[in-house]
Amino acid sequence: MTRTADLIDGFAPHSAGAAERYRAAGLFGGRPLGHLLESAARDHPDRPAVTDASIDGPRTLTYAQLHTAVARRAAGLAAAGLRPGDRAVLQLHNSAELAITFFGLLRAGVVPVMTLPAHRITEIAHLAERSGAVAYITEDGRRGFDHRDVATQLCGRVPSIATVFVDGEPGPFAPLPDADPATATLPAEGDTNPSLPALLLISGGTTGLPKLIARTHDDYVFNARRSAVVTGLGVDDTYLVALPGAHNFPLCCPGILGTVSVAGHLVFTDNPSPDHAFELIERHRVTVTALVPALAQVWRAATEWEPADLSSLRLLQVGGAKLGESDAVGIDAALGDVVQQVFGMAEGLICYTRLDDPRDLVHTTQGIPMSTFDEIRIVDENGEKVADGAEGELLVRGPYTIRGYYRADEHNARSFTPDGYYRSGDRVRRLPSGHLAVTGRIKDTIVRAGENVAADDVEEHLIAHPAIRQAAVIGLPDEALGERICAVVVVSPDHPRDRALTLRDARTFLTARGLASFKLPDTLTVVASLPTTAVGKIDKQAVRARLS
Ligand code: OOB
Repeated sequence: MTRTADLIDGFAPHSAGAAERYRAAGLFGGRPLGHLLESAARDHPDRPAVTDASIDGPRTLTYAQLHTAVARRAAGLAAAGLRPGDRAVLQLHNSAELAITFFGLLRAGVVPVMTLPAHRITEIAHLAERSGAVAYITEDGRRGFDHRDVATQLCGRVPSIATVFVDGEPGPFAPLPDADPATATLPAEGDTNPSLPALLLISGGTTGLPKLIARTHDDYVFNARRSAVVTGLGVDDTYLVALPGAHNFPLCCPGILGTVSVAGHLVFTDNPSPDHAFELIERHRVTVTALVPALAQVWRAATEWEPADLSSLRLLQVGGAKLGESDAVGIDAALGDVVQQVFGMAEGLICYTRLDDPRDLVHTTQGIPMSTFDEIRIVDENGEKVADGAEGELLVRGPYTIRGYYRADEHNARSFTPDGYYRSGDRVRRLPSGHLAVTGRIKDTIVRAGENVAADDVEEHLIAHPAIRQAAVIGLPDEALGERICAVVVVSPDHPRDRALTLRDARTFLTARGLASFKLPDTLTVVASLPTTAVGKIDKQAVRARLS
């Protein structure tokens, strides 16, 4: 089998008709994803492209320098035997090397599998095996965990892995490869079929092993460019890559690729804590960044004690999990109306609140789909459309939403409708303005004494309590009630230590907010921190495991 035939084995493309419609409408431009960098380097060679503020830094590369480094990396990968259509598992912290290697893989026609630094052997082995990867690109132990140990185990478990490249001290493996581009045969631009996968993203779910999501050149270029338009991104913007850059949000919404599409400046940090990040914002006059809600809350709290000039920041994108209204209001108050809510998924659909939306819509909704070609259906448990404004499961189909997971027939039968809509599992409501409000996950419902209680609903009310910083609400089996409602919370650092937060406090507070009595928690557990997923969302599966 040729490498391309192998790559498309298990890939679910758009129907020919749909693809043609997106091309005819000018959404699909027919260019390889790596072309975004080619044009930025051609039109703006001397503009700053990448500043590395990780432990490797500091250094800044212009677009011309980045372009050269990428060509050398691509030649190195080719010299090491990687060929167009091959897959390579990429796992690097936010750094210039992540950008160089990512674009180097694209330049060599190799499809990166975008894993996160927090992934470990279980996920890496699964993703390597499913994707049929021939290489694993990772790093040494400088950041506290030695990924070379994962590499050793991976080589023993997944026979397709022929090469391991290590950023830093390679040990028994190879260093990140570089070679003279004149010595390599790299694919020409016209050799790339833009409707084939350019990269493989990882699904964000917290149940089971992650699934692979093949995003094509055409769809991902559209994702980057359209996101740049919606966020008003231009050549003068500086984007701080604070979340792990392999995740769809900081990678392409507009993130790394959207910023490159307008030849803006990227600042990479492997430490998103406010003391470090605030200094970077001040020093580099950062204008845009993206955070998950938990981190955004930490940043907001830190504005009270970290002295820093954050006035350059015009847009703080918050997404990945539900941002409570009171938190949105608080962040806006602390940083000056900078919040943009982003509701998206690696599978495709991205919704943004718009820059000119009234602030109350920004605070209470998760935005509007970024393209008018996004087809949204909100359905009840029987798959029937709900009435306008009613809650239901969000189904979506569109130019940049996948038609099926990569090599996962068993999931596809469940996760996609026969007419190609992705079942997001998210419970949403559509406002007359078209904005979507995410009200929870369809499966994240607790059935207590016969009443359905949405966990997110209770969580949102809990975090409005001044003493509560984070909350996770789960249902545990209960003989009398069927399920009882268990609240697990992290208290604010400024809450007096000698005054413990009690279940009674929480219930009194929720009752005063008008919450129905059957939704009140039956137990309250105060913890120092909540477990998180690889990108920093609260991991409710893990909370449940800890509690039960
Ligand atoms: C982003 O992508 P994933 O693939 O890690 O996770 C997607 C899921 C969504 O289905 C939804 O359940 C949840 O994460 N989610 C949100 C949300 N944004 C994502 N739930 C409530 N409010 C939000 N604003 O998380 C992602 C990808 C691109 C951009 C932004 C987020």
